[in-house]
Amino acid sequence: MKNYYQPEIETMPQDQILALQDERLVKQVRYVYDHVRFYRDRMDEAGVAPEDIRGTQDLHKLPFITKDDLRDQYPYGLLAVPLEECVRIQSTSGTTGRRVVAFYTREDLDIWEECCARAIVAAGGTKEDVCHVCYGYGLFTGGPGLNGGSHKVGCLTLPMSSGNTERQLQFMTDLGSTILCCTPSYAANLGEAVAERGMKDQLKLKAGIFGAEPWTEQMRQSIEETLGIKAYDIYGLTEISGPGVSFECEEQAGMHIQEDHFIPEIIDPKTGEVLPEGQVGELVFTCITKKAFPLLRYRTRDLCLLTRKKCSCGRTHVRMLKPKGRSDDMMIVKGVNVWPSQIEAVLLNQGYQANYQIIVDRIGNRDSIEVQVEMTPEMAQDETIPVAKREKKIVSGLKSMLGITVDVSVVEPKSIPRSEGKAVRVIDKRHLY
Ligand code: DLL
Repeated sequence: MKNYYQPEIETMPQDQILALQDERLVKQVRYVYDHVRFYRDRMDEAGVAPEDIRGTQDLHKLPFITKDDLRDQYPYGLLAVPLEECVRIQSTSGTTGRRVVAFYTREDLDIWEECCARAIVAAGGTKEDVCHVCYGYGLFTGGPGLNGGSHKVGCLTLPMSSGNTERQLQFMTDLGSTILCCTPSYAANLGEAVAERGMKDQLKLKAGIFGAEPWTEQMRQSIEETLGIKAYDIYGLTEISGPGVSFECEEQAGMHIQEDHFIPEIIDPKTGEVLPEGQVGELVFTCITKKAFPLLRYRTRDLCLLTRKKCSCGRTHVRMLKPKGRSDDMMIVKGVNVWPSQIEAVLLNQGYQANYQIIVDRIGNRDSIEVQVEMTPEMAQDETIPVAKREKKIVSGLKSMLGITVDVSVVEPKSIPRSEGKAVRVIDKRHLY
C-alpha cells in the first residue's frame, strides 16, 4: 500500500515547490483558458492572455473569481471537461443563496482523497487505525472526503455520518475507534456525552481531525481533555475540493496547505491587493491540478495569515493559521467589527463550553447584541456564585475584547440546541427585514 506521508512532496525545499507551482500554473491557465468560456471571456476582458502567465509572479494579473460567479454559472458554466468524464458532484449547503455544485473527474477524486489521506497520516493515522467518520455524508464534502482518505491510508473506516450520539458512542466503544473525524462542535457534544456517562476510560480514541467551522484554542483544549485525544485542525471548502486543502501536523501550529495542488494568496478584501506574508487578509486559492472544476484565484472570504516559518515536523508547505473568521461573517454591531470567534474566546476563557448563541437585532436605528451561554453542569451546581455575577463578568470581558456593551444571559445546561454538523452560532435578525 502506498505511504500517504509523502516526504518527497511534503518536505520538498520551498524553492522546488515554487518551481513546481510555476510549471503547473502555466499549464493550468492555458488549460482553463482553452476549456472554459467563462474564463476566456474574463481574461480577455482583463486584457490577460495565457502566455502572460509565466509563473506565480504573474498570478496577480488574473482576475478573481467569487462565489457569486459560481452561482451565476450554476450548474455547468465552469465545467472544463465533458460531463461524461465527471464521476461525482458535491455541493455547498446553500444557506445564503443558490447552491454551488462542484464536479470531479476520477483523477480529481483521487487527488482530493490523497490530500485527506495525508491529513490522517499527519494526525498519526496508519492502517492499524479505526477511523470513525461522523462528518455528514451526502452532498457535504466532510464525510466523503475523510472516508476516501481513510480508505487510502488503509484504516478500518466507520462511515457513521452525523447525529445519533448513542449509536456513535456504542460503535466507538464496541469497535475501538481510534481516530474521530467530525466538526469541532460535534466533538464537543460527544465529549459532553462521554463525560455524562463517565465512559472516557472505555474509549480507545487517540486523535481527532476536526474542521469545517472556526474553533478556538480553548475549544481544542477542552475537547482534548474530555475525549483524551490530540485534536488536529483540518480546513477546506467545497469549491476547491473539500477537506484536506490544508491540515495540521503534530505541532498543531497552523495548517500546511497542500502546495503541490493549491496556490494560496492573501489579499486585502477591500482593494484586492496582494498582502505580504504575515499579514491578515482574505485567503485566495488557485487550483493547479484540478481537471473538472478548476478555479483560478478563488476568493474564499476566509480571513487568515500565512507563514513560511520552518515547522519542526519537517513539512515545508506553507502554513495558514486558524481562520480568524470570514470577511462576510464579520458583523458590524453598533458600528464595531465583531467576529463570533472573539466572543467565543472570552466565554471559553471564563470556563464555559462552546454552547452559546449570539443574537443580533435592530430596534429602530439601534443595534442590540445578546449572547446566551450555557453554564457547565458544575457551574449550575455551584450556588456560591449567583448567575447575575457570572453575567456581569462576561459583560466586562466582552467589553474589553470588543469595546461595546453586550447583553449576556447565562442559561441552564442543555438549553441551547446542539448541532450535529456545523454549529449555528449567530442569529442575525437584521437580515430578516
Ligand atoms: O466545510 C469542507 C470541510 C469538511 C473542511 C470537513 C474540513 C472538514 P464547505 O461546507 O464548503 O466545506 O465550507 C467551507 O468552512 O470557507 C471556512 O469558512 C469554513 N471552514 C472549513 N474548515 C475550517 C476550519 C467544508 N478548519 C468553509 N476552520 C470555509 C475554520 C473552516 N473554518
